[in-house]
Amino acid sequence: HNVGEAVETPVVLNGEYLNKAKISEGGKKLRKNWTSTWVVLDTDKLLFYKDSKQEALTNLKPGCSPDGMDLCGAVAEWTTEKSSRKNVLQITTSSGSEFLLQADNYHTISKWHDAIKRTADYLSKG
Ligand code: I3P
Repeated sequence: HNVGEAVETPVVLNGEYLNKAKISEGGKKLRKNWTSTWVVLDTDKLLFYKDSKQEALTNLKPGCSPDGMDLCGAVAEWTTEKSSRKNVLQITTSSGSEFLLQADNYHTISKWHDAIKRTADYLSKG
């Protein structure tokens, strides 16, 4: 792509179903429970919904904020150690919570990996 453009600007990704498991919170290990989740990448955070309908309903209700994670200070990296599944992306938040995102289709999860990494790097920079 064009190197003249601000290549590090965050990209937004529309909702897609990914498998998600939260494996620790505030440094404390949790029991792994994979669930299919409708994931949306906003400019500065990752949002989690049950499905696309829930996304639409949440956006209609004032004062109703979706479940999600702030990507400022977060680290996103591939892991082969935290799961027996293939294509597993680990996201560690600044507060020490760890999430795994996975899809059987490499192209799909790779797109999320690149975009999440780009946003986290952009937000964490200076
Ligand atoms: C877990 C379940 C998960 C598995 C996890 C198991 O067992 O089988 O699918 O993670 O492995 O502990 P349970 O349902 O009894 O909680 P993966 O699918 O990601 O391998 P783990 O303990 O090695 O994380």
